[in-house]
Amino acid sequence: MKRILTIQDISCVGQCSLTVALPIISAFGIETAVIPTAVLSNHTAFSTFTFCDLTEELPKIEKKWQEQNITFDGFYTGYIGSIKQIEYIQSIFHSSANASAVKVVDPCMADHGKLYAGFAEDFPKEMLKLCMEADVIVPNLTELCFLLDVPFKEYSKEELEVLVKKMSDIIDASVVLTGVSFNPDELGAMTYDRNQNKISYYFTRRVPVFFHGTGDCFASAFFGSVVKGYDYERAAEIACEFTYRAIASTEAEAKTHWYGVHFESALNYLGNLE
Ligand code: PXL
Repeated sequence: MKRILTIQDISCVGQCSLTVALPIISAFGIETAVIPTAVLSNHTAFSTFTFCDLTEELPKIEKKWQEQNITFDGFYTGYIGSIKQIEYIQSIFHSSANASAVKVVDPCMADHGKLYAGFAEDFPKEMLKLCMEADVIVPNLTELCFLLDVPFKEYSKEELEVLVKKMSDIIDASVVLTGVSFNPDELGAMTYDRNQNKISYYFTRRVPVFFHGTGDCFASAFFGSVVKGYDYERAAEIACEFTYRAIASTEAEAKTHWYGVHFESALNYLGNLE
């Protein structure tokens, strides 16, 4: 069985980051190790939250793993608790990767044109350094715009393809852009597989409600699929289908369950992939 490491926060309530990544990646039959970057009472889209920074735990954990020769077949990073953690994560990538370990970086920091609460304006340029370590990144449009330092606005399909390829050139990695839509009834992802120099799209019906945490569901399902051996195009399709099912099963509770999606009801889809 493959063993991977995911590095992101624990939001105790909120259905995001580790509390979704751990069950989703496990559903693929992959051993999932974690490093929590911070512990929050709930994610930062709530009006108030606690934040316990775990930055200085990272090198201590790394040291113990080195002593015990613990290594991983893949890495997936999400919400990072401090700029210093980026340096520590780079070190963990280098000290604990098995040969051919895949690295997926979700530059989780922004949505709807704005950085999440608590991130300073210089955070995107630091996140770009972590993206440089990745084989593939999975930004939403806001994150792509911050990484490229271009305005957040509506872009045409042709313009988006130019931006995604530019991003890929800068970081020398593939790019899966989430939340892509050219038609009000559809929502999906654009995948630029750098190794094949190929762009592909996958769309599902757009559920006309916004929920938090869907990017984390997508990234977890995408990563699990890649570790299982699917190519990036197919992995993005699986992640779109999974995220759509999770959103659709939460649609009726949009008012009370705005903070996350019922991904649990979609897990059996991941266990029965062809
Ligand atoms: O789902 C992204 C995410 C992850 N972790 C924390 C967040 C958010 C989005 O707001 O606040 C702590």
